[in-house]
Amino acid sequence: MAANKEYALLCLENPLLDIQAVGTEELLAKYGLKANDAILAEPQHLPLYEELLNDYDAKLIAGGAAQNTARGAQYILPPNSVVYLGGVGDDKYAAILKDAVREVGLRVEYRVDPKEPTGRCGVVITGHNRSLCTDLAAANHYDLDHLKSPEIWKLVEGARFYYVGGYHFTVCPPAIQALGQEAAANDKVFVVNFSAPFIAQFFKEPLDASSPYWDYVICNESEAEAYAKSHDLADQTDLKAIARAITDLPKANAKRPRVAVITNGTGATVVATQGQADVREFPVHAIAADKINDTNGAGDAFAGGFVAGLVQGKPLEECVDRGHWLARLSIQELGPSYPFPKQTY
Ligand code: 26A
Repeated sequence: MAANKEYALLCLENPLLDIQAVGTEELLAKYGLKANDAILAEPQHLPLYEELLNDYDAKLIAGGAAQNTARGAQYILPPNSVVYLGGVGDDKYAAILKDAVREVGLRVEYRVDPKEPTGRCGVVITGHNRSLCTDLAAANHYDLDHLKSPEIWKLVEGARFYYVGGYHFTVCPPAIQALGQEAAANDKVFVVNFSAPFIAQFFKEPLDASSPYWDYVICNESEAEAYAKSHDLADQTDLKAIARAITDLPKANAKRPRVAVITNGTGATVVATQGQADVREFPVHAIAADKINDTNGAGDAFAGGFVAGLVQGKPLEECVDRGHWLARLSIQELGPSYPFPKQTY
């Protein structure tokens, strides 16, 4: 079933330009980066961007985790289904982002900061790992005023699904709370992605403040484990137990049982639904290793396919299957991208 209304899905987070290159162990070591991680850049990381561009033949690719998800959902859904909010600068990096979103027909409503540049993410690829190092810049200046401005709030009111990238907990928790409250008060669907282990570790307070609003939680295995650890859960490695603990947290809107979805690389995706004894597992679509370009954005693509399924009103297993399908397509492209000409699910 197609979405019955324009911009049924509204997404919020940090628009970034990815500066992506195949790197080396030495490069990771020089900047103190782990092979598979996501961090906020500190002053000592800032030369990484120039180094990637000058010495590693880096490519500029549209990124920002939830923007990748929003592009992915719009890739699947009928025209004018998805709108994305976040903060950018008034510069050529923002122009590259606008080209990429135009390609899939994603509507963006950016808060444009006249003084700050568009945020950048250095992406160092080593094998099937990716290390992300982000300088948020203008994305860090997103604010509640933008969300509550009449033309944007009209889009919020018109949407039936909200998707918040967890990286936004570092930026503007009040905007996340406003969307959560709007969802709970009107029986709309609120989806959150945990995004990176450091969110559960270092942004626990704003993350937990939003938990009563979570209808769907999407995360990967390392984010689930970071959540379990920071919340002292009894079982900190069993993904099924962690998914169950998340679904059992208190909930503002009792009309919708909470669903926790934990992806696990090439392992099966774990799905728990509040009130259902069984925690289910869904195997991923296998792919030959030599067909993988890189895994940057694989999790975002999964989320894009999954939420597209939600907007289409599909059963849970079909939402997961759309997620696996879109992730499989994305890892065959350079960075968090989708193939053109368009493939249909
Ligand atoms: C606040 N941080 C650290 C971030 C990000 C981020 N998106 C939003 N906020 N750090 C990395 N990313 C994006 O994650 C995608 C891969 O999942 C990168 O831009 C990359 O496209």
